[in-house]
Amino acid sequence: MSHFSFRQAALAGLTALLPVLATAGTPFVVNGKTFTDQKAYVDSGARCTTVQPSALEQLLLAAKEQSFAAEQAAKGRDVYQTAGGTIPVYWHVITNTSGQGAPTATQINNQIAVLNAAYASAGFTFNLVQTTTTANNTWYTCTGGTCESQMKNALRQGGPGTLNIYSNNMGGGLLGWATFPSNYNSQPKMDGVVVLYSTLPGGNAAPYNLGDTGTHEVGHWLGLYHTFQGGCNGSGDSVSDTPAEKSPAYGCPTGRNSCRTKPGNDPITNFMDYTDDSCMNTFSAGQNTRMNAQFTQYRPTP
Ligand SMILES: [Ca+2]
Ligand SMILES: [Ca+2]
Ligand SMILES: [Zn+2]
Repeated sequence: MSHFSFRQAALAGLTALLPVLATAGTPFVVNGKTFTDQKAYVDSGARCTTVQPSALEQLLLAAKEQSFAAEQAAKGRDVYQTAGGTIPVYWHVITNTSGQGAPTATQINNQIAVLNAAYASAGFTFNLVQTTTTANNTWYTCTGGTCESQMKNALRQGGPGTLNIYSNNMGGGLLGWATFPSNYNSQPKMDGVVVLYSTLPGGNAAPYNLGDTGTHEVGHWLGLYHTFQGGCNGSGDSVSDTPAEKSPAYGCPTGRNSCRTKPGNDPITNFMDYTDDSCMNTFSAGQNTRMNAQFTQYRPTP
């Protein structure tokens, strides 16, 4: 390489870095809580507080999934084919006792439309059956724990294949959390998705206000892990066609490649990463297959 092309390459590298440098150190505010910058926010874990399995738990779950698939195959059934179908949705609006925190009916319908667009390729359709509204100051700011058990025990509807979504004003800059299909059997009442109400389309949680917090959390509810699960090593997110990713991406980076020795750039447009709503727009074919297998195994009835 000549000195000239080296300088060009160095300049190109610097140019690629500039947007990152521009946002580094810029205070980042989510739902009234201020973080040093967007990276600090994403690193704090507030973006999604879904409890992820340990590497060992993930291995044990994978073994159970493989044996279920083998049992089904022996019966002439393929769990990896599209189960799809219509998922009934119960939406539980949680407001404070002054009535604050209620999304409009249009926002809820638009959120369901965002889900239907995102999950069309996986074969799932979401049908809003009922919206309830509950005023409870404790549940309104609930971030998990006793208030979560109380709220879900009081409100949850349906069986394993019924999606319960709770919207509230969880604090701490949290956007949402969900339970996995494999959690249903031991804790059926806890099953569901909780989202910050201002993440719904038209809410004020920019850059997370196009409804993709809902998309992301429903992805967990259908059995998907984060694209950065397990980092660069091992089975990662248990999906072979999502490139390995060392750590969550944020904003909407160009050409991010955090696992240099693994093929492909990071899947920053994937709904299961941590990028901005305007940046994430896809599930992979492998994720669609995994969701259907998980649904067949753990959520066979509504
Ligand atoms: Ca992967
Ligand atoms: Ca790579
Ligand atoms: Zn998540």
